[in-house]
Amino acid sequence: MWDGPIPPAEKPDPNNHLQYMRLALDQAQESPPKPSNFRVGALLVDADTGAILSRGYTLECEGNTHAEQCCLLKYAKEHNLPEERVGEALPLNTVIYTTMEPCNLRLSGNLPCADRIIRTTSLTGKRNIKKVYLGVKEPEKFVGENQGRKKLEEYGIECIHVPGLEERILSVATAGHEQ
Ligand code: HJL
Ligand code: ZN
Repeated sequence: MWDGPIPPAEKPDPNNHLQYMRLALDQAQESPPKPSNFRVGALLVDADTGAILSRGYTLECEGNTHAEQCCLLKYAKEHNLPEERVGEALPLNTVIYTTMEPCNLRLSGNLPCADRIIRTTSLTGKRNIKKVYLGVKEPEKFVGENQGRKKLEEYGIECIHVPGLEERILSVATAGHEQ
């Protein structure tokens, strides 16, 4: 029987971006396959402490909801705020991990995630969503070339590609699509 010291639980390390992207991918795998969108997973993280503030995946929340949207909605709900005011409760150095670049256009006509992220951080004037880490660009399947990254960067939110999981992310994202 092993009677040595108990190994320490994996500590959150705000610089280990691949570790967070793996956790976002775990979220994506919870999403129900559907031919009309991608299965995406996302996290909100306090970049100062490494604490995970919220997790979300496509179609997790009621209605036709995206992963990033669910993260914001769930954190807002925990703090008794409507989604658009979630910035009031977020730490000053919040970052988002998402397996796929935030959307800038939705076939359903719902508010795209890039706009939700900008709204979140602009309404308080604190600009507390500092960075978006993304696993892959959005494939050109539903809306042509996605301009989400461009829009966020024009607003001053840095977008950083975390390499290493692209193949897995895309296979999870497109499960349920016609071949
Ligand atoms: C991201 C998601 C998700 C997408 N992208 N970043 N997170 N589902 O959770 C982008 C894709 C849209 C389609 C269909 N997917 O989802 O472009 O029905 O899913 O509004 O444009 O639009 P709706
Ligand atoms: Zn979206």
